[in-house]
Amino acid sequence: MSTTRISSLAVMVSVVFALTATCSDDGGPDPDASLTEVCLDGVDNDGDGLADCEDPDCDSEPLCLNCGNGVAEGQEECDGTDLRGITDCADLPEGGYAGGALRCGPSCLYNEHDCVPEVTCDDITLTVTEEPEASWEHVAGENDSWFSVTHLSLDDDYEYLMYVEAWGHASDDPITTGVHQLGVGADGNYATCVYCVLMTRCLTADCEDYIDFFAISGTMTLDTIDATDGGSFRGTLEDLNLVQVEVDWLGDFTSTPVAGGECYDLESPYTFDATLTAY
Ligand SMILES: [Ca+2]
Ligand SMILES: [Ca+2]
Ligand SMILES: [Ca+2]
Repeated sequence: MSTTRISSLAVMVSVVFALTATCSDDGGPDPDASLTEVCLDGVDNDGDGLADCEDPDCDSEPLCLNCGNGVAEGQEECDGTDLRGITDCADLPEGGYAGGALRCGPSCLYNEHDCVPEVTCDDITLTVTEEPEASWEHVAGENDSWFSVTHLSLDDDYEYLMYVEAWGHASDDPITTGVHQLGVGADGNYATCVYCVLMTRCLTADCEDYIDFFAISGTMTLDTIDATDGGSFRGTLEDLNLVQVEVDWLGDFTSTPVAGGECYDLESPYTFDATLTAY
């Protein structure tokens, strides 16, 4: 009786030993028998060092049949370095990413870990509550003119203020009527822009604390530029994307986008028709 028991125990011990030895043969981590590999989640769930289609546990998963041969085919989004021609997350058909490097996961599905999400901006509508102030200046001798429409209150509380500005040189680089693409070239920074749109959001009632926004895309269409005292400065702003910036107000007026800052989309076109006052 006792001999039988001892024999059974010895067999069990040897079986367990054999199992342990087998699982350690590849030198990889020992799997936890209580865990099961989930085949399409990009994770090594059972701890054997093999994730998804790399793990023999997933051999019966249809998506794994040809996964690992380096050729994206069938239902596979990718396979190894074959990303079906898409290397930039911004080019993914479902959208939602501004950029970042696309990779292939162990189940031949795209790994979007390094993708940079597109920033979604709050929509804002210009509701102007008073006539805009506008000013114009011609600096004698320097042939330098600027036109500025300021203090367009966007709400009753004066929380938002809009500044539409055009800077130019009267002689060799005049400000012109027509459609001007904002945020491109010199217009990409407040320090150098000819056609510029700035917005300020006041954080306190007296606007001593505020944050600035700069239009990095959209258009300013100028219809009339009558550079005289009492003349008209008229135009339309469309499709503006305004991003939060730090402006070097005490230096060279460089505008630097704030990482993770706020942003706004101007929802509907806004036409301004301001009477110029010589500054
Ligand atoms: Ca898995
Ligand atoms: Ca595994
Ligand atoms: Ca394949």
